[in-house]
Amino acid sequence: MKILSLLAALLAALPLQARTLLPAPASDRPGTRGFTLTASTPIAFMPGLGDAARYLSEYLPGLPLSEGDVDRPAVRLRIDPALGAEAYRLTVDTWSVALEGGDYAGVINALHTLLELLPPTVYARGPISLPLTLEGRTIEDRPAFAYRGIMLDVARTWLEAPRLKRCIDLLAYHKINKLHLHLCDDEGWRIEIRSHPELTAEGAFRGGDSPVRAVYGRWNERYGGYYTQEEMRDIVRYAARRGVEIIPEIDLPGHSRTVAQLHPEILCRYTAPTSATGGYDYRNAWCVAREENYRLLEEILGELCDLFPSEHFHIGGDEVDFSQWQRCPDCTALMRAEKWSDPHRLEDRFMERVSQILTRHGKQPAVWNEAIRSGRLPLSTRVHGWEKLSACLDAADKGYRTVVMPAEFLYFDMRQSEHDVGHRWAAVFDVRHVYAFDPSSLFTPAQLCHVEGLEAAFWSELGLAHGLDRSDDYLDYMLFPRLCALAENAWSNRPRDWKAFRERLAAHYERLTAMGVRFRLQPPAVAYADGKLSASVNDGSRIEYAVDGGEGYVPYEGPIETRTPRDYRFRSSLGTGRSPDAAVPSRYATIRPAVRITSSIAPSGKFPFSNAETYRGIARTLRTAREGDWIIYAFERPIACRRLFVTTGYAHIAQYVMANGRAEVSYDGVTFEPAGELTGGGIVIESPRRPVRAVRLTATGPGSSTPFLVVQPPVVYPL
Ligand code: TNX
Repeated sequence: MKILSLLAALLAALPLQARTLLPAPASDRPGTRGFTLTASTPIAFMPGLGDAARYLSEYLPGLPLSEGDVDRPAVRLRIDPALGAEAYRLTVDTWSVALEGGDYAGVINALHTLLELLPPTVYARGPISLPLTLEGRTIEDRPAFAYRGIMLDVARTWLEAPRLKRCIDLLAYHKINKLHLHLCDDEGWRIEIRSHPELTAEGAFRGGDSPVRAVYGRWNERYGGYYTQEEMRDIVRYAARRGVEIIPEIDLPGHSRTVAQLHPEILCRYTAPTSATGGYDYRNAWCVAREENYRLLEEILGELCDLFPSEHFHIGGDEVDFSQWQRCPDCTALMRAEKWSDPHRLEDRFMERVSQILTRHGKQPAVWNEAIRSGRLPLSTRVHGWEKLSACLDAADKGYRTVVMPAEFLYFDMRQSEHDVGHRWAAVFDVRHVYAFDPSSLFTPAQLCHVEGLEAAFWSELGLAHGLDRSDDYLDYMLFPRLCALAENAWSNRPRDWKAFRERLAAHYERLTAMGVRFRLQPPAVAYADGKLSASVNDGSRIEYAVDGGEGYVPYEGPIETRTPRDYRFRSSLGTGRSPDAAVPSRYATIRPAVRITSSIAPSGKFPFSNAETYRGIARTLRTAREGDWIIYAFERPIACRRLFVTTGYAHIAQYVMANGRAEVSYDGVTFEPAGELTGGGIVIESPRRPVRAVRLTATGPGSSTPFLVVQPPVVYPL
């Protein structure tokens, strides 16, 4: 007890920054005297640490660099192999700020801890005011997991090189050491291949006249971009200097529609029936039996193996539609010859062949968890378990080196609350849920031996809808602060203590602000009682509110007296962070008035319009829209409402939509008046001036180059 209270007293004596290190260090002991950093303090570095020293001086501009030791107080960078991989000791006393790492990465980890001990403005890379005294202390620290990663999908929405570098900075600050780059998918190819310039000349762009179909937004406009090899070499070096390894992914054999549109010969040899799909060909997997495919892959992967120094190369393996192989004369012949009955054996064969290519280039393959279903790939294969926690447990049980990234905890493309943007198929979760994810309690010790670490994923098919091609707002909002919890779990992996973590996080917001990160805050809690509406937060953020759909937010100064049914929305902000809107629950309530849906396009048999009419699910048409096609939602009785949302496509994802169209509203069920253009396949009609009888959507151009339309039930918000 005595020791505990002594510890608490010591901890309280530490300056604020020290108590807010994130991720938390393994040990942090106060020393006696501190170090005064002045404009002439040298940064003395041992041979091999020049890059680290120059990197540090980006944050401490003007301090003289000196190779070798100096005989006066200095910031000292040194490698001490006894510390071990990535581990470090950071000592502050009167003589030194000593950054000692077990290796280069260890020194970089120490350096990122040092940045946290400096005023937060250091992250803005502005001048910092010197002299400055750092408290005496010794931090000894090492990572719980060797693999601490983020996967970025630059295929669906591309991030140009400077923006990727900004991401690398943010990962490095949080001691995240792996950046898994998803470089191609059905909707784009993002890396130059010199022997196959068509892959980027055509494959890096979609929409407009590109052979690559526009699936997610921007149907008429050409959209895209790619990294040249020179740019990528520079990005790889940039990341390496910051202790971040880039692991490339070429997603095979499925998710390959982009290559297939440029090289249809890679597909299985049969004529796909496209009459029922509006001309759309579902095939997107490489044929396993076609020998030339492996030559093409050798050309592509060979160049990339040279480009990326990582020992690992991710070759995909997720979501392969085996029905293509089962209809292919060559694949079925191969199955017969090998006496296979399970088509998964074809995926095994394909992955083995690609692994051989990698081995010849000195690389180890990494795959998505589906690829090891039969467990035939060698145990040296690294497996990224994504589908569910059970997929991660399965990979570890089979003895694979496992990167744990279950979608229900670590897919940061999932929305953070029901009233936020993002997918919801795996789960709806915020930072607290990520922080609670504790592999030590979910894996047995035997399984844990096979866990290399944790990775979060940011898939970007929703990106265009949220302006990701133009700004980092959506990326920041989805990643932060969830990424902080991932960093904490992967580096520190201490027994979870949400309250303590939340406090450190609140302090960390100041750093995120200096970094310019537009992070997400928890929305205010809103309550209505005794005619008073009140809102509260617990993170020190400022609350503001807007009334009746207006965009003008005003500061909230205390409970609002209101007895009239007005629509109040609250949100909070702190530094560069902001919360989503919050309101009393009635704001989100919807009603389900009787409705009839008809269309100029026939409904699908499996997903009839009655699914949407009963509000039980989605309906589908048999083909996509052509100019002039229409859908009418006719209500049985006129519906008085505050807002009406009518949309095609899946909720929050611009797919299977009436890509070009306009909406009209009818108050008498006979005459229609214009209500606006569709955006993302739908329209929100705010405050209709009279009870609504019907809404009509009319296509003004082609559909979204997906084979059918999804028809959603109308969403009606009562007055
Ligand atoms: C599943 S994760 C996918 C991605 C999507 C993601 C959306 C994985 C290996 N495949 O293609 O972008 O879900 O959450």
